[in-house]
Amino acid sequence: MSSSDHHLSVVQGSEVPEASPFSFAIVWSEWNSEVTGAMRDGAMKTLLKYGALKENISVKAVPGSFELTLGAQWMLEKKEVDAVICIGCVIQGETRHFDFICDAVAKGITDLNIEYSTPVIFGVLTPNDQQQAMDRAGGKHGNKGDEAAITAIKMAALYASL
Ligand code: DLZ
Repeated sequence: MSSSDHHLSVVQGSEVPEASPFSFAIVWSEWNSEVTGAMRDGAMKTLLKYGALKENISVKAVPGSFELTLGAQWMLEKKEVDAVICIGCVIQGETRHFDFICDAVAKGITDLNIEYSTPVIFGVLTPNDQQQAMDRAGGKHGNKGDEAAITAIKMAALYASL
């Protein structure tokens, strides 16, 4: 398999722990919702597939990827969650907006992981164009929402095992 076809949802499915003991939050950005909605649905389906209970999954929308950090922080403050999955898509444009948003959300999510000692998963696509985004939201490169959910389960289980 070429590295461009290599995605977690295919290669690591057999090693995913049982998700039923854990609570999750999904925070998704409505910007480019054709892509992010598919990723959100993929994440939800994957959590349920590995045994998470529907009542233990909170799903909230934020307007854009820039708002993912604060949305995730509010989830950590107001809900008892073992992991938060952040989902967004920032398409490379002709302006520097792309860099500002990507830098801010990557730094914001990294900081939340450390500050709250809870996994906050970076499910943010940064494609060059819409086609690349669609390819990774249920298209030929799988669904990065599935992969974010698998990462969330693995991190929650890792912490519980310590
Ligand atoms: C403004 C903006 C732009 C230009 N592009 C994107 C994008 O590609 N993906 C995304 O998730 N959000 C984008 N936004 C919106 C910002 O994330 C944010 O919602 C606004 O700047 C308001 O804070």
